[in-house]
Amino acid sequence: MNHSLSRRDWLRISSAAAAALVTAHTRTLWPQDRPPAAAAKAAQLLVRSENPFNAEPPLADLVADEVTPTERFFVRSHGPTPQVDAKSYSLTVAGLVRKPLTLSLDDVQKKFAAHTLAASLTCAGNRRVEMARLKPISGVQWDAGAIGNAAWTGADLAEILHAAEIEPGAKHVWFEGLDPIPEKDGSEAPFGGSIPLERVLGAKPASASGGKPAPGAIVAYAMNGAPLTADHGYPLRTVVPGFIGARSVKWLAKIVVSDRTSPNHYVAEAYKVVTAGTPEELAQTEPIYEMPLNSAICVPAVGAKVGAGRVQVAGYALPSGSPRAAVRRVELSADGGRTWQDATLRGEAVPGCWRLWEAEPTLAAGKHTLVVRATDSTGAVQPREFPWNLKGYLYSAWHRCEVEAA
Ligand SMILES: Nc1nc2c(c(=O)[nH]1)N[C@H]1C(S)=C(S)[C@@H](COP(=O)(O)O)O[C@H]1N2
Ligand SMILES: [Mo]
Repeated sequence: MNHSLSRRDWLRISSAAAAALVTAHTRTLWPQDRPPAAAAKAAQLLVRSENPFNAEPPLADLVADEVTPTERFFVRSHGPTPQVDAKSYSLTVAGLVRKPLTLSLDDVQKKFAAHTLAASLTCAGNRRVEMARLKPISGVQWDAGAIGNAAWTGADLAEILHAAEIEPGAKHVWFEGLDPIPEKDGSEAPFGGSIPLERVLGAKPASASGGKPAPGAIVAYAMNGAPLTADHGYPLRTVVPGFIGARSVKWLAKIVVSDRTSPNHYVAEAYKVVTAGTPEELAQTEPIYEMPLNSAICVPAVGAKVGAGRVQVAGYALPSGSPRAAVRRVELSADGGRTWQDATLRGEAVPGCWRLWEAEPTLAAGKHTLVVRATDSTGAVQPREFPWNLKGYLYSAWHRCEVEAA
């Protein structure tokens, strides 16, 4: 951080002016005018909805690489994709801070140290299609591919907040995007997130092999070594390792430090584990932050016919979002969960990051149910079952895959 920055450098604008900027300098992109790069990406993904654009990779492709290529990284957007003009773009930092900031993309890249961290991003609705078998759930019918693992480069959010000088009483950090999401009443509102300040300032996920603690959250401008694509939040997004994807806000335009959680719909109402969804139940339920321990079988596909004998099985496991949790063990059963064998783990045990795994059970001719379960370094074991909830969030029961060997 360059501390010689003078006050004059930080242009202050009101939120009304910021709203005007949004309108003047972004153009929303609907599927019919997707640029070639986005169209190429769509070609590699299973498109769950065109408008807004929601897509996930076929599961076999997903586990082909430990670092998910950007073209194969799922996209989850609630509204149209804004095309942001980086020249006129700015990020404001306001709320419980002594020095509100207005930062250009260049400021974020040059005035703060660059951190590159590996982090998996997982949609809270990942595996919803399985939970929906318990009882139907509306929303994007995600298979187990609403997850990806990328190298993200950006500024430590803690450094940005320190530059703004956090005031006493601050407890939460709100994020607001530039995407105008149509509301039921015909108006538009941006997507928003909120995370506890504690996650930004303290309890940082360190790599399991020791070394320097990683930031708890970054304001990222690059994904896998290239500027963010429009689908993934260009020019800036937050990345909060271990938290549900919804807290990693794309097209980030505003950060607000507060004594409470954000009133944005996606914090106050959506992204809560509820069963009835009454206003009372929603008011009493905390927003979801951390992902639970999870794993999935990606190869073979559910229902596949395989050759009898040794069968190649592969998938991923995700540690819980607790700052020190990393994947320690993955077990595979070829008999519906009666007996288990250890899978071979690839890569390192890193908090906030998935681990790919492989196993080679021997299958006699006939039908078999493959089942996977993971254990993380906190000792937590993935549960056999996971209860249904209204929005279909956090499904993390043992993943089952019926196959037929011949
Ligand atoms: N501004 C904005 N940020 C957003 C969203 C959105 O719709 N608008 N979707 C969120 C959700 S629910 C997820 S899972 C992740 C998905 O990130 P990706 O599209 O880069 O994979 O972005 C999050 N950030
Ligand atoms: Mo999500």
